[in-house]
Amino acid sequence: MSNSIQVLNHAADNIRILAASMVEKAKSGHPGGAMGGADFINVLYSEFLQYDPEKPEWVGRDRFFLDPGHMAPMLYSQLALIGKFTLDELAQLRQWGSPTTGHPEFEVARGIENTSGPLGQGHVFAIGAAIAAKFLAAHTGNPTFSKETVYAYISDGGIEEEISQGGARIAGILGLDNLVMFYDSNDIQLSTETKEVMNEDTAAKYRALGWEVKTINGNDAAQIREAIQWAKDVQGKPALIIGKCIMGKGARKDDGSSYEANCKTHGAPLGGDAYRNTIKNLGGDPDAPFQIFDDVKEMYAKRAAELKDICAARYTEEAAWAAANPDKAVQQAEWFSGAAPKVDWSAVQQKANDATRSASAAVLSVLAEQVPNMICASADLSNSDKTDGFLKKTHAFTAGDFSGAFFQAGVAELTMACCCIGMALHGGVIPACGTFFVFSDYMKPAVRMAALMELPVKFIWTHDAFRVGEDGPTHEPVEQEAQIRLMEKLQNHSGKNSMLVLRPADAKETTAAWKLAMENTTTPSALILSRQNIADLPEGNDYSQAAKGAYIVAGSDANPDVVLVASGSEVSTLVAGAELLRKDGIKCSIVSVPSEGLFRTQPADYQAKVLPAGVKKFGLTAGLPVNLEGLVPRNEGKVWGLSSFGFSAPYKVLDEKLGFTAENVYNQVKSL
Ligand SMILES: Cc1ncc(C[n+]2csc(CCOP(=O)(O)OP(=O)(O)O)c2C)c(N)n1
Ligand SMILES: [Mg+2]
Repeated sequence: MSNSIQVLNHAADNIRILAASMVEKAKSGHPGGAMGGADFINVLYSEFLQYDPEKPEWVGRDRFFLDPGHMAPMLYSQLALIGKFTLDELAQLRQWGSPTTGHPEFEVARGIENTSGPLGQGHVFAIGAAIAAKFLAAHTGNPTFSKETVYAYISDGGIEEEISQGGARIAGILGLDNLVMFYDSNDIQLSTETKEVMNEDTAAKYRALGWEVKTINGNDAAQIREAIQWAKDVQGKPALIIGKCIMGKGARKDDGSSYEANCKTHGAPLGGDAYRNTIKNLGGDPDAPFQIFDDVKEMYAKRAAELKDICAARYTEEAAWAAANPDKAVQQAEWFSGAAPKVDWSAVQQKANDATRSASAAVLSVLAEQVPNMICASADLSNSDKTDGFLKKTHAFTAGDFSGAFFQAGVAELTMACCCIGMALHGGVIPACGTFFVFSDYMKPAVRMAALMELPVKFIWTHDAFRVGEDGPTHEPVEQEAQIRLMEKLQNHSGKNSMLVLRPADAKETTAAWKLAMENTTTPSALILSRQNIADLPEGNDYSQAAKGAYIVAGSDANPDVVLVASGSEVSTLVAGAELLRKDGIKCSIVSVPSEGLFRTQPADYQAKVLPAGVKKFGLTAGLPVNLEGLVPRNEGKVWGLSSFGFSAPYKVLDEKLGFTAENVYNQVKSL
């Protein structure tokens, strides 16, 4: 296992040469950090990381999560040494259609466990993955998950990002001793030296949060090897290795002097003679830099052979577990297939005229019983966002005990979201997380990453409108629905809406919405739910039609004079308004639109049936009018929404003051 230090250094220089050359050829990218981190990643991959070269999706593999995505050239070069990228692909960094994208993009087959770029998120994905591994160890009994180590690589930027506080707190309190984090502490960042913006004692900070910490020379292979082994051996706590690395290690300027520890190498090619001098200094050929040295090839061939033996032993162990636990083995395979879980939806009992957050609790209570690989989280609001429907059927994770299925994230919405994303990246589990809708603002950067990576995380957002009332405008979402629905308009790289956003109109439509969310295995889903009670839609409503994104509610009139359109609790206000309009002989069709994005994927004739052209329309939304303007053309009617922040008052007063009443629906429609 132990390679000679000389060959390890040669391999790290090989990575430096490749990384600098990729950036030089692309005329764009980040060489400095990649060159400094090369020694760590090389020791990790050549001596520690356990994976199956033949079977990248092996569920028991160690996982490496990169936080600073700008160090992509380091990762790609390392992955080229283990055959996941060709040298030609390295030479195509940042070009159209090339797999060597500007920042790494999630692709297990290539050895990339996460998309990275927004600093801070990547290492918290690792923390989520470590939680998933602990959960799977406890819930399957498969010994392979207890042997799995999750490695995170973080840099100065990630340490400075606020999310690192949340991640460190969670990893500390949950005692994630399957997590090893390497901090590439090179004292340099994009535009300044790190000391100009940070003078914390990072080691003391992480120790205070419950980690074991060791500081080493991050460019010394022997120290790295010893530190990784130390970190793997730590029991009951996560481990942090602070590696003092040299930015641009080995870099030379055009005059041959040192170009190390220089901000300029962070995000630009070394350039011209500086580049040539650097490659020569590292023992490469500036005219043919895309090469793997023979001794490096040999070292990685030897590692591949070792991995064969390591995997064979692990597979034997897994097979023995599977033979002794055949049902569990079948179940584990299902969990990792990513298929939607089988749920008996008839088990969900909804109360009449309930708040949709409570209706969601009724669903979660059934899911907790029927979906044994679901993990539900809340950011300290479980009794308000009603994820306690799930919690009541299980218990929360604690250090050393992952037999429950609830993740108490504390007040840290972005951390919670990133942990859930990490769980989804790990695979085998179905994560969901809840908080107030107004605080989705704190989660948006993670939601975007979930959407980009096409991960089926479920976001539960309650207290969906100004009807939060007494808490005042800080707690009343107005523009949030418009913001999050933009993700329904944004396509992912598979050509689908990047997210499914559902705002159900009553308790039973909430069950239907949850069904859609659970069956959506290819993108994130969101449920936007009310705090207040909502009158049920008319008797006989066919809730299965929610699957079309918009549908005509039961009791609607044929050949209507006006089509009334809304989502969520506003639908019931339209139903009440329609009663008044009918007294004047006005025929009304009422359309519930839990998801405009989903509706826009329906056949044109269905869309035209629900929203017939030329018929007057009226939309009602507790959010910005733009929520419905795509459904209510200006020349056919109008949308009544909210165009300002909300106000502090009991919600029924707000309904009156802001015009969310049956009477105002009547008046507005009469004035069309
Ligand atoms: C959330 C976020 N903010 C800003 C950036 C832009 N950015 C990319 S790298 C970087 C500085 C990184 O410094 P460090 O993490 O120390 O990396 P090094 O310079 O050592 O390679 C910044 C600000 C980003 N990628 N993500
Ligand atoms: Mg740095």
